[in-house]
Amino acid sequence: MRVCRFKNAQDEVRIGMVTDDSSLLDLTPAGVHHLQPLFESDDALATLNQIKQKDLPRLTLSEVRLCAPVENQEVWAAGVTYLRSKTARMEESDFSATAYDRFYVAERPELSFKSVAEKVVANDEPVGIRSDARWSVPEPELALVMNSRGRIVGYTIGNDMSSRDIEGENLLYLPQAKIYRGSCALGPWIHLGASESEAREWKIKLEIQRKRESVFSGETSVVQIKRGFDELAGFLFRCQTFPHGAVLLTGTGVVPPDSFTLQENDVIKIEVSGIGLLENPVMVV
Ligand code: DO4
Ligand code: MG
Repeated sequence: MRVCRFKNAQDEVRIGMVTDDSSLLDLTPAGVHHLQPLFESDDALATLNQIKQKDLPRLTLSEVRLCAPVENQEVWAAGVTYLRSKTARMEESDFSATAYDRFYVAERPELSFKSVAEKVVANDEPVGIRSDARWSVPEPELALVMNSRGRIVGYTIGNDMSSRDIEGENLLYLPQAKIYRGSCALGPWIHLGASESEAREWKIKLEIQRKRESVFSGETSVVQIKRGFDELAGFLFRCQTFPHGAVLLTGTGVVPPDSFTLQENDVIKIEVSGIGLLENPVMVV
């Protein structure tokens, strides 16, 4: 079951149920105005299955604009959860290599703040590369959607845009390397109802196009994530509250070669097999 936020022709934000590759049902006449109450209920899937029997307006995806699938949730990001991420970061920085090595094996994962909901970039909107960075990359990641009790209710696709030269210079520059305008994209929608074992079978593919030509493509599998989803969610909610729930990016396992940096007008395509495709053009910020 896939739910989304979208803007209709009148520019009103609505909640939709994506029923196939080309259309959605507008859930507003059934009284669904926000995602969060669905996530808080224990039977969201049953509720949605009942609702979809009603006579609801059907819209094509081409006539709506998808919004980022977050309302008030903070977005956080786990790091160094794939071996590929650990080795890439150890190579990028002598200064921080030991820290990355330790994160990977430590009991406590690396979790850091990524974005407030209102700054999250939706599908088709531009993500940013910093004008003061020389080496910018996308990070294609599975994102866990959690309710206020820390229960994982769904999954979406995340792009944890990063400036590798800035993070490589000094670990204390990580917030600047990873939190800036257009640095977090989520979408296109939220997949509800998959178990962790189902999600671990999904593939994550990244393709970067420049002038319509593919300039990088790579792939990993969710099963490569070293830590359990409940382990990551448990640490995030430890000694912390998220009254509106939270979204947690689970780390990247696809890293373009060190010679590669993003350029303005590149197009980033991230596909997660169980969810769909998140696509964003690139702009300099
Ligand atoms: O420690 C740096 C961040 C790592 C990260 O974002 C990732 O592994 O995805
Ligand atoms: Mg990341």
